[in-house]
Amino acid sequence: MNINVVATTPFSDQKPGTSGLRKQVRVFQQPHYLENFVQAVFNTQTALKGGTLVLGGDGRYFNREAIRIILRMAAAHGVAKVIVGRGGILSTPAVSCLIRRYQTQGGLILSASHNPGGPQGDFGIKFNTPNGGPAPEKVTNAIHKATLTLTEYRIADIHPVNIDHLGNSTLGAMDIEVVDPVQDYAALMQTLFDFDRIGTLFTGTAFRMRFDAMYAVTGPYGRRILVEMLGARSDTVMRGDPLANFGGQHPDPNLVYAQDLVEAMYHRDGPDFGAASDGDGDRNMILGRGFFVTPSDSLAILAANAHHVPGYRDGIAGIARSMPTSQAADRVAAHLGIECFETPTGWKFFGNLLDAGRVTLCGEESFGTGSDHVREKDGLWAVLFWLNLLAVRQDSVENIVRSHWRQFGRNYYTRHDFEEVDAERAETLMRRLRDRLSALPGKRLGDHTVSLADDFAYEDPIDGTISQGQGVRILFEGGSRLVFRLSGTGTAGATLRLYVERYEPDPQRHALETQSALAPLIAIAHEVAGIEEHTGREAPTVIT
Ligand code: VG1
Ligand code: CO
Repeated sequence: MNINVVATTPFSDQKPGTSGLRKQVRVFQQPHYLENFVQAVFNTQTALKGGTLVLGGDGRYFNREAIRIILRMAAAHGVAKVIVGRGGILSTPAVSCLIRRYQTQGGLILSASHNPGGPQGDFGIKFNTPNGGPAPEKVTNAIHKATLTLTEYRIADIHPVNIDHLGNSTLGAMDIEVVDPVQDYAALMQTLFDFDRIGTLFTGTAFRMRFDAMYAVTGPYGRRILVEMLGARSDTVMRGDPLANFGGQHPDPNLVYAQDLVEAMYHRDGPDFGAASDGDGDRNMILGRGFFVTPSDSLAILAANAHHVPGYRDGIAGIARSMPTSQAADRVAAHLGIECFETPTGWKFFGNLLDAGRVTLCGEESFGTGSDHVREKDGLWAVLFWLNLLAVRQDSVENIVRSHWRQFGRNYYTRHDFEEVDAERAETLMRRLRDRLSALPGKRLGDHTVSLADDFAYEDPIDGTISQGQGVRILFEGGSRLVFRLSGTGTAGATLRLYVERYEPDPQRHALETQSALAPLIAIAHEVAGIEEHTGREAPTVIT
């Protein structure tokens, strides 16, 4: 096998964000751009030499080209074996599952998750470590550092194999195994959930479900598991074929981008249960008939009901949530007498807690929920968890949520995104806000008194790593909160995220419309941060 050593110069912008390196497709299409980053991974992750790598993506535009390049580079680097999803397809949780199951030295996930795809859209690459989880900051920092001094990369001068057929082949001295993207993942789901009982719900009752795969990676997973294994009607999965441009839409499961699903669910004769997942299959949106479950509530409800599900029958060790996620889960943890952790945004911060057995369930307000079964958030897992609950409790989604609120109180919650604002102006907004923080405690804003205001910092309880500047939070007496941070996954300008939460213990006040229940706090947020002044925007681009 001939290996080409290609001279290259560093790119200055290959710093991974909240979840991997994410850029517009045209950035990745620059000569050497992908190759440089991959070489930096190989240079820093030395166990991959002679080891096994899992490789797959969400099927978006540039997925196949990237896989071909990475296979040739892996062969040049002396990787012993690559496990590839057929057609280059693997969801993010499926990659995590394969890394763990076959104890590989890591994996590369090709996805920009919920960002749009296609030639004008985004692409991304993410390295996952041998525990199956997204590389923690010390690893991504090392990779980034390596990208800054690269002078060459190595690539085998060889035609890669056909990845559309299952089975084993070789590329030079490297073994390639093309695997069914769904099989091992589905088998793992069977160990966690009561498939017989869920099957009876689908086949023995009038229960109907709709799952929106958003033309992204979960189509094949949804069809196999929900329809073929659990017996749901064949029209259960909508938009089930992965398309390179996701049908021209955002593969982002929320009330805005999953509009057809939402319309179906709010129809009088609509399905009983609705769900959607994102580009790479790690997010979930949960809906009942005419009812939306906020992701923060979903985490709390899964935790409170975990004992109904076989995989968690013996109880959960603890719960972790990202800082902006509502505090609903904290109340459940307190009730169960288990630990609750508050981490920075991004799944990589849950890895150590999961590995140490300190937490079983984790969640983020951004439609991410998961457990210690893998080291990524997992969209279909959350859907199956809800199905298992519905099958056991024989009640509607709405009733389950309302009874949860009656027991624990309701955390009204919303996130307002101001997308593609000028990056410098967004930085200025955050800087001014930080400058004001020390003056805020004790101050009255509207009807609320500030109890704490800071820029969130986190010390990892397992390895002591400190992460600073993780978002400005303003806490009020009584449990209400405002959080401001800039997105780390966007590729154009900056996205300001405003998170708003208010706790309401009184069941008589649990039926308010969310935006109006939070209107006074939203007004305070605009005022205190000068959102309109700095962004030029009166209203958010997306509300979730
Ligand atoms: C967003 C979400 C965050 C999530 C991340 C990756 O990050 O807010 O909670 O972990 O996306 O999700 P940011 O920095 O833009 O706020 V995914 O589904 O893109 O892997
Ligand atoms: Co995702």
